[in-house]
Amino acid sequence: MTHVPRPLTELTSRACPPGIQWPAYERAQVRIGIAHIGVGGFHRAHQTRYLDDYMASTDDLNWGVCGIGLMPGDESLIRQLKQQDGLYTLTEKDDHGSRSRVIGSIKRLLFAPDERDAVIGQLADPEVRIISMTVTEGGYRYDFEKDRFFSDHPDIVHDLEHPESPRTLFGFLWQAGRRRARLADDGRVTLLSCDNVPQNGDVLRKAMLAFIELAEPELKPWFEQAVTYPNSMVDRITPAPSSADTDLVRNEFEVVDPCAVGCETFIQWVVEDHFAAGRPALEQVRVQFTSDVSPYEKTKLRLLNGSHLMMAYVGYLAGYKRVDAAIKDIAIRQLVRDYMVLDAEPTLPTIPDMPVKPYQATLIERFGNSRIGDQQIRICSDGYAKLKNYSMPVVTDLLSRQADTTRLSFMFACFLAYLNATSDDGTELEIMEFNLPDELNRATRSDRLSLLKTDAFFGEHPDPAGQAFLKEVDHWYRTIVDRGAYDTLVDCLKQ
Ligand code: CS2
Repeated sequence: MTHVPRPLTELTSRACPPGIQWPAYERAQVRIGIAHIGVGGFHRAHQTRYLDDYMASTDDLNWGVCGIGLMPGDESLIRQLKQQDGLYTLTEKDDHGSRSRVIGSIKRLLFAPDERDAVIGQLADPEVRIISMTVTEGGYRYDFEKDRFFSDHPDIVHDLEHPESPRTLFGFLWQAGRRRARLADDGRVTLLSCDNVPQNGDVLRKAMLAFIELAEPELKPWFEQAVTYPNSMVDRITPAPSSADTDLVRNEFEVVDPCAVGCETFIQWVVEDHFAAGRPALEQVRVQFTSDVSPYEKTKLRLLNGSHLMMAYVGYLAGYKRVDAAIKDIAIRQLVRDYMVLDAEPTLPTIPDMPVKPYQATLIERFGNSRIGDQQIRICSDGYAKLKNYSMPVVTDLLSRQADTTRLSFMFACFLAYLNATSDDGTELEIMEFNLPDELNRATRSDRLSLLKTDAFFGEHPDPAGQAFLKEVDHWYRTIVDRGAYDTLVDCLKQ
């Protein structure tokens, strides 16, 4: 007998296929306590998953989420999620198998470009005590190199001139802040960044205060005193949602869910315990609260994200489209191991509850997860920003100790070669680079090195250590162009 796949909207706690876990709490009783901006795959694999567990294991149903899409491109996702009443399937996979569940934490959805007033009303609602976000590094409109806010960005200029029709995070928070400041108990609220950006809370605070200074300086004290901006470290490998996720639930459970998300089984969230108006007791579902996130963040960014970059460019040039295939290549695995142990590890603090050796071993296993099918292009994308955040601090550290930088200079050269969009065997490669500085966007093959002579890296006039590093990069780059990245890797490993 053939079955006709059912839309997710037809499922209920009683009519849910065996094998899919249904939210184990009374969804009708859930109240919105968190407004979250940016409802992409990562948010739906991470924060809402913790909240779903939390609501299932406690009686506290006060922390449901209103998901807000800010970008024009979010329209169809928000529409589909609305049609499903905020429900979607999450499939967590490792090499032993996979487990699917329906996540029920999202209670309401709003598409900001069409529902501005509703968004402002929701952000200003006194029951909302946390406003969280995953807006990517670009969303903060912050020039990290010059440590200043992009006040001349067209969207910021628009929001300053048209307070009634905001486009950016800051424009919306401004309008919500004006209303909250008039509430009883000062409308206190926590602004919680969940982006993979170093010191994400500090960046958010600086950007918010810089914006409000321009928009309405009288409101600045409220943003300083009634609002907190905890730093947080987030971790879960979540490939961009794709047809593989929708096919999986359709094939295994005969359920049609265009909003399905797939991810690994590992999950971690370390948050500074600095909340202005209370928080869910997420320690009950293994969220780690601490007074200082930075050691965790440093360890995660340098080991996980740094290793990802270490393997991504060389692997992509060598023809590997998937991360699990790349890490199973002996030479690439050796490169990643050497990077973790010889380069990154000596630069890391000791954290009793995140010991470095087991963490490294887990990472190799996580990268090898063949069921999530993580794409190399996802890791390669936006490399300019990622190298600056995850790899450059290691380089700086190594140079200051006059340590070996062979692997790092090789990796930077692979990044520059990747920008040429041709693999070792001459096939054309897709490139996804959004944040190259404008003037360098068209840098040609022969002046690629100029990309590293910018404020994000070594500046126009590198110091002698920087010059020596760039010389190494140049050497590797030429060799890669000449002989291919993979053959060059073999040389690099011998050094
Ligand atoms: C990846 C991250 O995009 C990247 O370069 O390294 O998205 C990584 O998967 C996450 O940080 C894991 O928490």
